[in-house]
Amino acid sequence: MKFFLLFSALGLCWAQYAPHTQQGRTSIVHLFEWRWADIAEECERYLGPKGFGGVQVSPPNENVVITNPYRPWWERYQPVSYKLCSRSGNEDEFRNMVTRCNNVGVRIYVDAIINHMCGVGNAAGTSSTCGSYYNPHNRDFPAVPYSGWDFNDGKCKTESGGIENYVDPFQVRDCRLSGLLDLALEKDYVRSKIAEYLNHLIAIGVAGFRIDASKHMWPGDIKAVLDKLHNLSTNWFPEGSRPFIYQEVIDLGGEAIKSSEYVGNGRVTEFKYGAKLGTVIRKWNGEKMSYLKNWGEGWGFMPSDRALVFVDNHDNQRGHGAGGASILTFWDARLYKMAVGFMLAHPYGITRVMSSYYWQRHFENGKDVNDWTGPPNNNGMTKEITINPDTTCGNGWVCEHRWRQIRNMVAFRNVVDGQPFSNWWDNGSNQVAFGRGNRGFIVFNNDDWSLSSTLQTGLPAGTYCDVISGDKVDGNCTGIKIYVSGEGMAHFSISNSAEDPFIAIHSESKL
Ligand code: AAO
Repeated sequence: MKFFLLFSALGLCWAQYAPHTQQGRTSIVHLFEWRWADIAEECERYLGPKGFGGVQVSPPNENVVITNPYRPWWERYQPVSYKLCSRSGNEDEFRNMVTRCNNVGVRIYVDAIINHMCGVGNAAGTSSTCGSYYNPHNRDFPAVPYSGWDFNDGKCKTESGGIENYVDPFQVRDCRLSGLLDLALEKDYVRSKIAEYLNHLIAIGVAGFRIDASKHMWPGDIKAVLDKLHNLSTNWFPEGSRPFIYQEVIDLGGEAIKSSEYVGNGRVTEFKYGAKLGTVIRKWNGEKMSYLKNWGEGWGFMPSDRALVFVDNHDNQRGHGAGGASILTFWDARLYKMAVGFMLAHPYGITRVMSSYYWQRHFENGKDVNDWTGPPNNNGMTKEITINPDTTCGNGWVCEHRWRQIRNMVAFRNVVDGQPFSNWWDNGSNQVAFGRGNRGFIVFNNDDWSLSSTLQTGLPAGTYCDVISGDKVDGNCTGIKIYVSGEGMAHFSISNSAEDPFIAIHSESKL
């Protein structure tokens, strides 16, 4: 029995399902398109001190340089080689970032593009981020090297060579996604080349991987690659730690491929989460926040301990990928903050916060024709992140993770980690509240009228600072104060026209 307990405890902290964040840190932030030098600074000056668990970074390997349109963000999803050489920086800068982030307790997760190389339609040449030659027409990628033998051309049965129908699992796995040359992951040579790339990153000190386009690879092929991976670096991780794995599988139902096929390999992105939460908070299709009482598995999501969740991602915040119009983003800031607040307070899944940049949205026939726009740049060189006096970001970077409401809810999640979902209350409409054991409590008013209620918080008596309207600073609250009685009861009033119609308190916001 003792052995069994020991084994299951070790299993929990070692397996590919654990993000290997430092004790007391729970969330990942996706610093989309940031330079390595800026991420290193951000770990030290902000993410470490504020309790962020880790960073998902943009693909670090060499990719095609696309000039029409001019340097779109999506060029980074078209690999040319596995050299660490991209718009975000070179290998030295990458190493420096990983070391500095790990040293302040912030982990790095790499967006790994292993399903394919670049688009078949690119011209041969050296238009790549490190100048490596490639020839998509001949399937020649000498900097890896890959050749015609290493792609699925013979295996795909569609006329176009591309995925034509998502109801056929063979097409989805063996044909090209958007014309991207599909690697033959059944081959040990290809598996070994990919594993070599990922092991290089592990040796540098990364803690895990987002496996891009996992739906387009057979689960068994992904497993064969993962089985070749080394344990994490003992410079920062306990001996025997396996890399954290989260696979990008879009399963909104109605297709052949199910996310459940991938949970044996690691965690899986739960795309239903953001799509449904957006629908509820927008009050579309008759949805109400009171229906969130059984949020999680109760809504048909995968098991919590296998899920990676987010309100929006780099694709669906600009109409790529899936999720549709319900997805909330920084463009709808008021509703977005509520959605992110709900996600971070709720125990389901491992949470990922999005951090974006602005672009000039321009809709024609309902489609944003500028959805390709790359990060803020000067002639293609990504601009640095500047910090304004009020701690927000400049130079065109949104930095949602620095918004007080979001940053403080990341801290809330750390404070309530491991506590049960408790003390649910709702008004049958869009006013809801819930707690996390005796450590935290949150109240939302998404109705068109005011909320005024006395609720059981589960918290010890005392005065608490609301961390949405302000902070606890020098033993005082800069925002709203909440008084919890000896019985755990507190009165809340939230106007429907409040800047942020929600209130959150926790053990560490107590005066
Ligand atoms: C670019 C150009 C292309 C060009 C290509 C090659 O835009 O015109 O052909 O280069 O030259 C990103 C961009 C792409 C870009 C690519 C390479 O988004 O525009 O192509 O880089 O530069 C599918 C995949 C999913 C993928 C998503 C975008 O399953 O893996 O498409 N996401 C990842 C990355 C993403 C990246 C890639 C993969 C490629 O996050 O940034 O692409 O590395 C259905 C399917 C989904 C499918 C979507 C979109 O979704 O279920 O699996 O995602 O369609 O094709 C309802 C349904 C929902 C459905 C949705 C849309 O909501 O419920 O299931 O409708 O129909």
